Amino acid sequence: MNRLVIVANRVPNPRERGATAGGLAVALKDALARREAMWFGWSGQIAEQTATDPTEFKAGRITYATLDLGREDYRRFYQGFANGSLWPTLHYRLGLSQFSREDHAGYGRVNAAFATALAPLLRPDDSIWAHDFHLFPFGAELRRLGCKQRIGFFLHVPFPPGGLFCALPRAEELLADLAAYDVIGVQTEDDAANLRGALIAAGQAEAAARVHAFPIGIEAEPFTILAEKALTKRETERFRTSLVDRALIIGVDRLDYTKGLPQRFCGYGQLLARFKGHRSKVTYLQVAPVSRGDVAQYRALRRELDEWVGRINGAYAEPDWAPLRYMTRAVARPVLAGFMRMARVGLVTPLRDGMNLVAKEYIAAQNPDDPGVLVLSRFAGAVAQLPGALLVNPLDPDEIAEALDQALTMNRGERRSRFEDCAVSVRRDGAKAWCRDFLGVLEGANDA
Ligand code: GDG
Repeated sequence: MNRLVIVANRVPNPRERGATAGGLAVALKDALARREAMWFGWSGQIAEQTATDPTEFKAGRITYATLDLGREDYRRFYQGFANGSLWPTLHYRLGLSQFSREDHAGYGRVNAAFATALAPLLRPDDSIWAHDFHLFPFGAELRRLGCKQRIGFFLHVPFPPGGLFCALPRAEELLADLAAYDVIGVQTEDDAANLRGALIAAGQAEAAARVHAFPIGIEAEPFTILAEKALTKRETERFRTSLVDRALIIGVDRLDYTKGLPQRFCGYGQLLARFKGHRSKVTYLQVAPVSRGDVAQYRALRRELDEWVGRINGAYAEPDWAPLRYMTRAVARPVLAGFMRMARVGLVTPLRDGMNLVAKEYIAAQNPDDPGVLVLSRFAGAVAQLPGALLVNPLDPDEIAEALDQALTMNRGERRSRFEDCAVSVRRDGAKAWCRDFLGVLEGANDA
């Protein structure tokens, strides 16, 4: 079988397995186990200048080839154009999008540097799979260097309607660059329709025909086992004891303004204000590990959430009950799986999300005999696969409060039936299927 080359902004550290392994590494695990592979991308380290020669090392059949980013490139490419312009635009948040020509140039420069560093390492029959919004121009840069290999691209975040996307300066260039890819994957049919429309309007009708939806999933069974096993661990037991039989609501999100956390906290506050019977009978744990902490908007969000926590706990806490427990440190994956299993409600209310794997993990973690209820934003890509979830508009705190009340008072029969409606696709459409489907299209059904 030919080699698979994965290109992603962040390359996982093979020494960090399990608890801290990145989501993409987990999703690609099966594809990488079955064939010779290379991971190529940023090392996560910042140097004076962006490196030109990658550092290479092997772990089993996987070669890791990474580049350090120069300080200025990190600022322009990563913080600037990728996180400051593209991320908000792709999440429908034009008002938060900032543009500068220097950032845009840095984005192009790093994509060109990645392509220049990777090209000499490539074999003629490699399949190349580039991931996410950091790499729109990467395939075009490889083509400029004469690379003829099959190159696929997968966008993990949403793609908004063309008119919105094209408000971003230089958007047409990004669309023209995307046309260099043989397969352009997105999460949902809505994203695919938006991207096709934008490509056609930009005169890239041929590329539009290469856009397909491949909803990403998780491997449900190992996560279920992790959750079951976690219940016997000391850390989980201590947490359970601390709840004193109160119903648990759980939220797990990177601390990001797309995840709708202030609105969600407000919704929980509304639950306690309007549905008084839940006071002192429910505890909400929000795990929100800090991400992109060096970007101003993320620091502002953190301050806003600190205020919400103070407001809610200040208004409703009792000497032996804190209604909202909030932590900005990451929790180890096995422990998190156990917390999800214990939770009567999984609260997942992003304002926009490409997919949202937490929603699927929450379902996988449940005990099928006595499952909890998923309260899910109608703007998460995962909606199509989770028909048993209680859907909410994440901008309406009252709707969140009403859904929480409904979930907390739902009888076991309805909980089981809603859970089964969600579990079917979570079990069937896992990470393996996602890789197989994407690579099947990229490589032609016969080689997949
Ligand atoms: C992007 C897209 C798309 C979170 N906190 C902890 C922790 N996590 C894990 C979750 C989950 C992952 O991180 C987050 O994945 P999501 O899909 O929810 O969201 P993004 O990070 O925004 O991911 C998204 C995804 O790419 C895949 O294509 O679904 O739409 O935005 O696995 O469990 N894991 C641990 N401790 C934590 O504290 N161990």
